[in-house]
Amino acid sequence: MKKLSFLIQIVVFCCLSLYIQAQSLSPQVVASGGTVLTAGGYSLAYTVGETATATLSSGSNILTQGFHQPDLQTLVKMLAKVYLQGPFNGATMNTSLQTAPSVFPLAQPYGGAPWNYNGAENLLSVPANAVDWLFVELRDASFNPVAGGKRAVLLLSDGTLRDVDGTAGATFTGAVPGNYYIIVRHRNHLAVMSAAQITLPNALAYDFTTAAAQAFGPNQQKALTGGAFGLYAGDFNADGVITVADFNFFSANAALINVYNDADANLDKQITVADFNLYQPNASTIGIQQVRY
Ligand SMILES: [Ca+2]
Ligand SMILES: [Ca+2]
Repeated sequence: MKKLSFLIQIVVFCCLSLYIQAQSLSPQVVASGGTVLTAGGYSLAYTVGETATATLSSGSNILTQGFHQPDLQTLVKMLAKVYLQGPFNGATMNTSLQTAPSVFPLAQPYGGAPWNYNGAENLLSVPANAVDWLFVELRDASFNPVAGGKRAVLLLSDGTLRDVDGTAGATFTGAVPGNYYIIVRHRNHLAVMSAAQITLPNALAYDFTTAAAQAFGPNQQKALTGGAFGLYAGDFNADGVITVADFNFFSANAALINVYNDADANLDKQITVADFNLYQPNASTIGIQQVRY
């Protein structure tokens, strides 16, 4: 009798399970907005997604918190230190672009030629120690560009980089951890590339300032006062070589005041003989092939 009771229980359970598995639920969605549109015998229902509430990052992943989760994205952090010859003052770099009246742009300035970088990096306000914008790139072992490997960042007066997301260094969204050459560009200095591949993300900043040889190729950085090294000033058209074309650019913009202008080699907002004097000794300096446009 006990066996029969047990058997009946199993049968009931199985039937119940089948019933549960067989039932169908009407598709439903809980959303804060949306509607159903009908036209010509067709109807279209849509919902409006919930507002994302926060973006979190950890390691090489970022996650946008909300009711709908987008694809997980990878990111790579890159820390570096670099000086620009023009604004270098013997210990740090001047931040004159933002002294009143500030000409420091809130949006990254590398959208035009020769960079043609369409990144949306921008600021709500300029950090007090920001010198200017830089444009940094990652290159693979064959020096080729990589997915997600471009970013406009801030250069701080101590030579370190700061991303517009508020963190130190550059944040390459869409790039994956690995070994990369780092290219650092500034709109009127000769661009450089790291002497070796750097394993990213890096906890210790790659320091271009300690030796000319920290940049790939011979004679790619200028010896500065105090024993440091920095990017050569005077590549006014940013094509990777300092030539008469740069002088012509300077000449066409000479005497402008309170401007954010690529002829301003020392980044003091004025186009004066001081900028020519930075250019002149650097004329005929040629950047490595990998940084030239
Ligand atoms: Ca040039
Ligand atoms: Ca100037």
